[in-house]
Amino acid sequence: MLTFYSADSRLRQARTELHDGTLVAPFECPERVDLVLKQLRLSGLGEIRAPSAYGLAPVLAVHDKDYVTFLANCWEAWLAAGHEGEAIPNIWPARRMRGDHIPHAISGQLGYYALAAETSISAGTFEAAMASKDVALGAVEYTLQTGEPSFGLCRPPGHHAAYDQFGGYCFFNNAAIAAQRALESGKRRVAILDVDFHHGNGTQQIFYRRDDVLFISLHGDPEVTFPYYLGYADEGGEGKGEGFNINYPLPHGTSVATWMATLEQALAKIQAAGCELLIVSLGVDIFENDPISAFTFTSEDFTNLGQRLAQAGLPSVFLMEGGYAVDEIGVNVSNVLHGFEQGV
Ligand code: OKS
Ligand code: ZN
Repeated sequence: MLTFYSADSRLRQARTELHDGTLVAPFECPERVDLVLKQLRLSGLGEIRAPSAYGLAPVLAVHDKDYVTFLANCWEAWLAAGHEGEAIPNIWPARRMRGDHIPHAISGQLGYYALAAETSISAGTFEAAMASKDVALGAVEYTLQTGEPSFGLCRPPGHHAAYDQFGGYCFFNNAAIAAQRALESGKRRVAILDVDFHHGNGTQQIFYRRDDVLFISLHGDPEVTFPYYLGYADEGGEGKGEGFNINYPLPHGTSVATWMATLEQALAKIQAAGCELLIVSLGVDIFENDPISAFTFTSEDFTNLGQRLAQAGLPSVFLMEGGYAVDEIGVNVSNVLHGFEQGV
């Protein structure tokens, strides 16, 4: 399988994450991609290719222009304001405040464009986010042209990024950008299957009123985990999007057997909807030893997941989302992709 990867993903070098009341070294660290790459090479998955630069047009097809400008300028504005440390939001347009007002000061803008406070912005964040969406676009272009599967080793991840909000380590919604590109190239309906431990609130939001992208997510129950305010089972889409958003919130500790049985339901929906391309938001934070998640996949279970996804018989693009057990992240990703190749 062909992998797309950009060395510019390393340009995101955030030092701080607000985690359980403490500023810690970010879980979403550059070593994650280094270790995945290493294992893909070791296991002989196939060629690793750098993507072209696709510019901002495909980003603006799913994100707000002012949001993109904010991201591009945030770090410089933070420095210009004389702040120390990294750009972290700490005030929001909360209920009963002016929800539609964008203040002049960068500290106010941060809250307007953020959906959470764990994700800091610093030098290179925007450049890495650009590289990450190029990786996704390179992968989807390749699969559109050849019908062959591909893996986009995106970093930073994307599925929490909404139309005009960053958070949960995400800035541009790589899967949404890739899906939109596939539609523009002529696919009539695309499935995004999000297997990351966390609900893909951004992807859901972007396509919530549309029937050309079927979004299906299996994830930890938002009653008890991030992102808390979206990802419930009763969120089924709106308007012509009704029926094209499907959430499977699952309890902490859910067995792999239950998870895989739920995947069967998801795949049946994808078949029934006549989707012409499958984009997998591949978070391997469903791993039993993930430090911030609570599902129970073993490394071997990831092989079975890949095999089962291959049986869907669709042109498939895998895009990296979460996964923070760095010692095992390479094997877990590699197992999904090799499993897919075995399962075809
Ligand atoms: C902060 C918890 C933040 C969780 C962010 C989720 C990142 C992720 N202590 N999304 O898929 O993996
Ligand atoms: Zn996750």
